[in-house]
Amino acid sequence: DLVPLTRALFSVSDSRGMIDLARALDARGVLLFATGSTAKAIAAAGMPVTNVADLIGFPEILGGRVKTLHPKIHGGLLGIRNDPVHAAEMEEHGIEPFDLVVCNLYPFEATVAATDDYATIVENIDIGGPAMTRASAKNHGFVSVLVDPDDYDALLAEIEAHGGATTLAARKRWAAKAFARTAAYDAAVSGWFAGQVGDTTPKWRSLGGTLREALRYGENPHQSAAFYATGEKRPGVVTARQVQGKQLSYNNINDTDAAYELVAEFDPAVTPAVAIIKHANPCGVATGASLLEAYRLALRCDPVSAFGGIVALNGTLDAEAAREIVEVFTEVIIAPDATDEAIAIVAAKKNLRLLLAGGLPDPAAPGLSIRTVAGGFLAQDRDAGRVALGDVRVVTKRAPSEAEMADLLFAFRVAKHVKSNAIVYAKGGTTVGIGAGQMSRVDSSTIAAKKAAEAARAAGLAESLAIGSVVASDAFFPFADGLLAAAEAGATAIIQPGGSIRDEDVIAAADSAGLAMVFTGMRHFRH
Ligand code: 93A
Repeated sequence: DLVPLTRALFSVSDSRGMIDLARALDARGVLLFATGSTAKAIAAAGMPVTNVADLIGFPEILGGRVKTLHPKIHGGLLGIRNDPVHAAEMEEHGIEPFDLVVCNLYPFEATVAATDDYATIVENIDIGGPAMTRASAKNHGFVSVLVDPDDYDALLAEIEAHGGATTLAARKRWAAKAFARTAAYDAAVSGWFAGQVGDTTPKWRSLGGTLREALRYGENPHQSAAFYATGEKRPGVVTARQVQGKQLSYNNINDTDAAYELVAEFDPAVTPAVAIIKHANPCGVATGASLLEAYRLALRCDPVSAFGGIVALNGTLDAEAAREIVEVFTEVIIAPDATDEAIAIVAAKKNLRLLLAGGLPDPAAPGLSIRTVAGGFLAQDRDAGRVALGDVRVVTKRAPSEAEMADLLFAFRVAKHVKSNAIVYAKGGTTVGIGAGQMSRVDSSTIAAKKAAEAARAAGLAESLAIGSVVASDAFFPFADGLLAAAEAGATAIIQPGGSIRDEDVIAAADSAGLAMVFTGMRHFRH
C-alpha cells in the first residue's frame, strides 16, 4: 500500500508553512503544480512549478470561481491507479495522477467574523477547494491530502521513513481529517445561511442534526427551541413514536428521555419497573410483580411531585396500569409498547401524550453526551457505567444481607439518574426517598429522609419508609455526617463509590452505627 510521491498539487489560502513544504518536496524531485497565487508564491521562492491553467490548457475564469473544476484535475485525483479501465481512460485523455493535494479553503469563517458584506462572504464560499479535498480523500487508496499546515511535517516524516512514499494508514488518517474539515466548513456555511433566511435557531445547525420539529418554546416561553435528529443508528439507541396527545414540549422531551433511560436500567425479563420523573429527576422508581404494582409503589415515594410528571414503564403498558396512571395528572407516558385496551384508556385523556418506543435503550451502550459552554461545547461519553454484584466491596464489619444487597444495587442504579448530589433511599426494590440536586450531600440526605417520612404519612403508615431501608450516594461521603443522618433516619446499609481521604473515618462511623456498607469504586455524578 505504499504510494511513491511524485506529483503534488498545491492550492492554499493560508500559506503558512507552504513554501517550506514545497521546498522539501522539490528537493526530493517531486513535481509541483499549483493554482494562480499559490503557483506565483512557489515560483517567487525560486522553485519550478506548473500553473494548473497551463496543465489543463484552460485559464482561470469567472474571477477565480473556476480554476480547478476540470477533468484533468479531478481525473488525476479520482482515478483508481490499478483499475485497467481507469488507467486506459486517463491515458486516452492525457490525465496524469496526483499523489498529494495540499489544500486549505477560502477563509469563510474568518470572513464572516470580519465583515457583514454579503457579497464578500458569498465569494468566500470555496467550491473547488472542497471538491479537490473530498476527491482526494475519497481516493485515499492512492492520494494523500493535507488540509492543515500542522500536518506538513508529518508528511515529510512519512516519506522520509518510507523511501519517498506514503502508507495507506497515513493517507487514511489525513482523509478522515479532510472530511472532518469539509464537514465543518459546510456547517459554517449552512449556519450562516440559516441566519440569512431568518431561521430562529441557526446555531444548532452547526452541531450537525436535521431539524425534526420546531418546538413551541424552550425551557421557558421566551426561549425559542427546536428538536434536531442526528439520525443515529447505533445498537442500543431507541427513538419513540407519539401515539396520541398534545405536541411534546422541550421539557417533555428532556424529561421523557431521562425517564426512559432510567427505567431501561431494569431488565423487563427480570422484573416490571416504573419510573416517574419530574424536572429530569426521578420522584419515584419501583420494581414490582406487575407494572401496576410497580406504578403504585413508584407513586407512593412522592405523590405530590408525581403530579404533572412523566411515567416510564419497562414493559407493555397494560389496561390495569393505564387505568391508574390516567387517574393522576400526567404529562407523558412512555413504554416499549401498549395493549389496544391500554391505548383506548389513555385516549380518553386527549392531552396526555403516549409514546411507544418499540424497545428499550441499552443503558450500557456507548454514546455521546453534549452540552454547550461559552466558546463551544463539551462532549463526553454518556454514563454507561453499571455496578453489579461482582463490582462491590464490603468495607464494614457487617456485610449486607441478601435483601439489603439487592436494594443497594437497585438504589445505586437509580442514583445514577438523579442530579448530584444524589441520595436515594430504597426498600424492597422501590425508592422510598430521593434527595436530588443539592449543593451539599448532607442536604440531599436530609431531604431524602424527609421525603421518606412524608411518603409514609401520605400512605397512612405509622413509621417512616426510611426505617429498614438502604441508602445510595452517587459520590463518596466526604464526612461521616451524611451517613449518620441516614442511620438516624432508619437506614441499615449504604452503597457509595468510596475514595474519600476520610474513608477510614466514614467506615468507622458506619461500624459503630451497626451499618453495612459497600464501595462501588464508580461514581455517578450527573450535573
Ligand atoms: O473559487 S473556487 O471555488 N473555484 C475553484 O475552482 C477552486 N480551486 C481551488 N476556489 C478554488 N480553489 C481554492 O482557491 C482553494 O481551496 C484555495 O483556497 C484557493 C487557492 O487559490 P490561489 O492559489 O489562486 O490563491
